[in-house]
Amino acid sequence: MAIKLYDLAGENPDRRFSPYCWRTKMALTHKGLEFETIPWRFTDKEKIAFSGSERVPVIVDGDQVVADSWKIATYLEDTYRERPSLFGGVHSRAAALFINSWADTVLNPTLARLLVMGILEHLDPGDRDYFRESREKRFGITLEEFSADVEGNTKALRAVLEPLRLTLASQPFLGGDTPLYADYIVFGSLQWARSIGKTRLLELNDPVEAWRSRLLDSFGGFARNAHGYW
Ligand SMILES: N[C@@H](CCC(=O)N[C@@H](CS)C(=O)NCC(=O)O)C(=O)O
Repeated sequence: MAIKLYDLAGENPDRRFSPYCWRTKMALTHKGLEFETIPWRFTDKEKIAFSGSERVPVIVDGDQVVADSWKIATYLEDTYRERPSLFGGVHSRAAALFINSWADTVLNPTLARLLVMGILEHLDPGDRDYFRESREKRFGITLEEFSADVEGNTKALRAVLEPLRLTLASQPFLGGDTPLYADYIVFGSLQWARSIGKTRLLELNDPVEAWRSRLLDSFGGFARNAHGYW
């Protein structure tokens, strides 16, 4: 039976923009597991209440329910051991947790400033007030103030990506010759940007852009075929 994934969607149910759900979709695809996605909106809390989480991704795999993208990745790795590894071993799994924490605490907050207005624009109308109120409470300023300095925020993003850029100068993927979950963590953030942001955030000659393009094309263009702008 196919694994079910609750996946954040916009007004257009095909616009899937959660960076964390993208990590999970890439992980499921890497493992070659059959899955179906259920479009979920921020205010659909009761639909995932059974999981004990108020956030997506949530997966249902038979009688197993797992919430949180990192927990899902480790669950898939430990449950489907005979399938292609997401981490390539226990030591690289331990190091991937650092990348997960970096993406959550440095990369995503930097991107959020560039993306909040695009998110608002693409949200289901029923989610818009919730999104504005919850985020303005979290940031302590209006969304317009939070996102005002587009030039500065774009520069900050490119600077934050420098460790990735340096790494990709000597290897095609964070996983080495082939992509691993570490790649999907960071790629998920760029899928967030691609799915709701009309502005290209990376220069075409940036090695990060070349890496992103390789991942967009991976698995028969799975990610490139998703709704997005660039
Ligand atoms: N640490 C969690 C974060 C998940 C998360 O923040 N998901 C967002 C969507 S991108 C969400 O469901 N937010 C619900 C809300 O803000 O009410 C993970 O890695 O899965």
